[in-house]
Amino acid sequence: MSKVALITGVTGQDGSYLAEFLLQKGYEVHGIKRRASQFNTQRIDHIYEDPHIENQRFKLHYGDLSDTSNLTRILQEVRPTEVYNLGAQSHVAVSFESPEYTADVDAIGTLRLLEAIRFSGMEKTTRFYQASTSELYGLVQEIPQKETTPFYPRSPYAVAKMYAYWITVNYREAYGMYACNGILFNHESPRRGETFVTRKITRGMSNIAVGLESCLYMGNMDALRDWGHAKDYVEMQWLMLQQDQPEDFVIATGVQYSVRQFIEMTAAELGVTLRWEGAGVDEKGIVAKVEGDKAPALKVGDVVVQVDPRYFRPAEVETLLGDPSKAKQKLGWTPRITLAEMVQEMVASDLEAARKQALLKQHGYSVAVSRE
Ligand code: NDP
Ligand code: GDR
Repeated sequence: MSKVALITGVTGQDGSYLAEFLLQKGYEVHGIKRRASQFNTQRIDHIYEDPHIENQRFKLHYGDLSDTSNLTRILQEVRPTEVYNLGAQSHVAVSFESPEYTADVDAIGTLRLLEAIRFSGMEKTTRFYQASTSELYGLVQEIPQKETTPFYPRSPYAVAKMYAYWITVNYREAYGMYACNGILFNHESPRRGETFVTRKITRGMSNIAVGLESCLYMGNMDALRDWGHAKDYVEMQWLMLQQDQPEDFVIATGVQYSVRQFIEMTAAELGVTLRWEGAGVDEKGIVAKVEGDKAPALKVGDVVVQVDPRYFRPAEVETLLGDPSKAKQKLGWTPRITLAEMVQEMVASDLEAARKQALLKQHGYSVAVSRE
């Protein structure tokens, strides 16, 4: 039987890598995209297929996780063998601003999708992947965190994802569905949304290096994260649906770095050495100055990083470190891309974009450098 996948969140970072991966595996891939006032398919434009061609293998459908009838209709039309629920309001800080919307999409959206599968009589034939998260561990109860570590969510996002985690387990137990949670730790790439910390850093520092911006304003730089590469992680999402029995898995690298270290790695990649100054409980006084550099737009002593308390969160997740032993043993998980290689790839991509923008500016065109 031919394999047919349906991906919610196909326009996002993971959705784009997963769609590429499944197309390479010979799948027919369907993705749900949201209606937006401007094109929002930049991450998947390179795999777009004209609907007028024959044997189209990559198809997009308008839809939204807040819309039950829409999800049911798409499921009945596509009849997927595998569903990957990657769609979400995925920004932790934004979830404090929009808690109700986040709950509707991330928690109830997952229920809507599971119900649509069941309502369509596909619960025994369709396998389901839920994008669960290390944010479930929040205020960590054990170091490192594994599948059995108790949850303690610290944001409306994490609380919504906790509902989604348990409703996935519940549908597996209640209806015998092949449904799994991938408890994925942070994973990044050049396609990462611009307001997540790694991309904010590689993009911001690249802009600074070519003179488009002067300073990067940061929140809690002592936060510790276990960062992997999205390209490696989507393969694990697929592998979780290829097992004999559905199970939940932690996917992580098992190595932890601070946000400050990520800034230093990025600066080093750009040929800039930083000197940190200042201290204080709230970190407001901390700045990074250029000590030595090869970037033409900078000079020694320039302040390029500064703390702005607006980026502190009402409740923070200070430290996350995953134990991927179960995935190693049962899925053969070994991450291929190291953090250093990822930083290199992200900086190369953002520096190229910054140079293009700088060239436009030099020729009198206005360029917008939005920062958040
Ligand atoms: P992104 O934010 O890059 O992508 C999220 C996707 O969800 C986008 O395609 C977005 O559409 C879509 N979306 C948002 N709201 C809705 C909605 N109401 N209905 C349908 N689709 C919607 O996230 P990632 O690719 O990084 O992450 C994928 C999933 O994995 C998310 O569920 C995230 O919470 C989870 N996760 C991510 C981790 C990470 O480190 N990246 C780690 C652990 C879990 P649009 O493009 O239009 O905004
Ligand atoms: P996170 O990712 O909250 O872990 O959620 P993010 O990159 O936003 O933050 C990581 C850590 O960096 C600190 N930080 C800042 N974060 C942002 N965004 N902007 C800043 O200026 C800044 N300064 C410091 C944060 O406080 C935090 O401690 C991501 C998302 O992809 C979720 O969807 C996913 O579930 C988890 O990873 C695993």
